[in-house]
Amino acid sequence: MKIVFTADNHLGCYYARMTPAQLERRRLLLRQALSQVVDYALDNEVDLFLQGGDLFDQPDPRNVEIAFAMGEIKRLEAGGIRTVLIGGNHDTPKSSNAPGSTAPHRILSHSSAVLYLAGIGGPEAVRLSTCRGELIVGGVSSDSGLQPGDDPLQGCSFPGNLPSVLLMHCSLSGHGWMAGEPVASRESLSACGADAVLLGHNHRAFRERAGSAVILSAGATERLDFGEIDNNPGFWALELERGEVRADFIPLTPQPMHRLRIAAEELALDDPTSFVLKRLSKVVDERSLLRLDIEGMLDRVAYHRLRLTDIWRFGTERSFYFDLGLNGMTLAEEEFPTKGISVDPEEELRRAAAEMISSRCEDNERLLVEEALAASLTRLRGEGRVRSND
Ligand SMILES: [Mn+2]
Repeated sequence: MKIVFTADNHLGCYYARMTPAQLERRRLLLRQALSQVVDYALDNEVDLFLQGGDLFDQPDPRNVEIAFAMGEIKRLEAGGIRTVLIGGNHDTPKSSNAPGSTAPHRILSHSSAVLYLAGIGGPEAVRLSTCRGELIVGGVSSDSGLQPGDDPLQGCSFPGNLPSVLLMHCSLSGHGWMAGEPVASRESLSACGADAVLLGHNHRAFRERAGSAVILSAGATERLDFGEIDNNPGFWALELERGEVRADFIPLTPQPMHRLRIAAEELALDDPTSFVLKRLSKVVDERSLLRLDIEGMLDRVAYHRLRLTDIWRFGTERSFYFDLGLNGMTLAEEEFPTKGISVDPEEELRRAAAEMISSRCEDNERLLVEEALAASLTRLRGEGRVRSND
C-alpha cells in the first residue's frame, strides 16, 4: 500500500512585519508547496494522503486557505486517493467546548474523501480498505488539555493482523522542541504495535526506530522562519506491508533564505553604513527572505554613523523580505568627565527620542516615539511650573 505523508504546511502563515503584498506572495508559496505534495501523490498513484497536523497556521483560517485545501482534496479524490487529517497545535482550537469553536478540519471532512481523526484524549483508529488491501490508521490530534510532560499515547495498542500507521502531532522524547509540552515516549510508541508512527510538529524531518516501529517526522513543507534556515523541507513516500515499511524522503525546494550576521566590533569605521551595504549586496536577491543581525558591543561613534534607515531601505528594495535584527546589539557606555556635567533634561529627551526614531523602521513606531516625546516634554514643563510655585 502506498502512502504520502506530509505535515506542518502552515497554510496562511502570518508574518507581522511583512507588507500585505509580501504576505500574499509568501502565502501563495506555502500553498504551492502543498500542491507539489499532492502532485506527487497523484503522479505516483498512492492509496492514501496523510496529513499530520498544522495544515493551517491558525484554528480559524481565511476562506482562501480553506477553499484551496478543499480544492487539493478534490484533486486527490479525483485520483482515487483518500485523505486523512489530524489537528495540530496551530490549527486546533484551544478549547473545544467554547461556544462556536470547531476545528477547520470539520469543514473539509464534509467531503466523503476526507477522514478527520480528532483523537483528543486518546487515539482514534479506523480500518480502511484500499485497492491494495486493508490497513488501520490511528490518529491523535494535538490536545491542549494535556500537561507538559504528559505522554499522549499512554496505553494505546493496535491489533497485530493488519498493517497499521499512527498519525500524531507532538514532540518525540529526545528531540528538544519547546519546553513544557506533551512528549511521546519511545517506549509507548514501540509498545503500541503500529508499523509506522508518523509525526507532525517538529519542522525538521527525521527517521528513527522505536522497537519494531519506524518513526518518521514529516518536517514542514517550507522553512517558516529564520530559525528554520537549516531545515530541509519535504515529505515522505511510504510503501507499507504488515511488519515492513519502506520510506523515501522527498525534498521540496524552499524559498531562498539568507541570514547574515555582522559583529558590531567590525563597524568601528569612518563609514560603517557602506561596509554593511557592501556585505548585504553580496547576498540580496529579489526572491529571498533575508535577515541581517548586528550583534555585539557597538561604540557610540559608530552607532551615530550607522544609518539604519538606509540599511533597511537597501535590504527591503532588493529582497523579497528583509528583517533587521538589533536585539543582539548593545551600546558601549559613554564616558563622562569626572568633574560632572550639566544636563538639560529637555535636550536629553530630544536626543533620546532622535536615537529611537533613527533605529525604528516602521512609520507608526516613529510616530509613537514623537508622541511620547511631546507628552514627556509637556509633563516635564508642567512639573517645573509646579515646583516654581512652591
Ligand atoms: Mn507546526
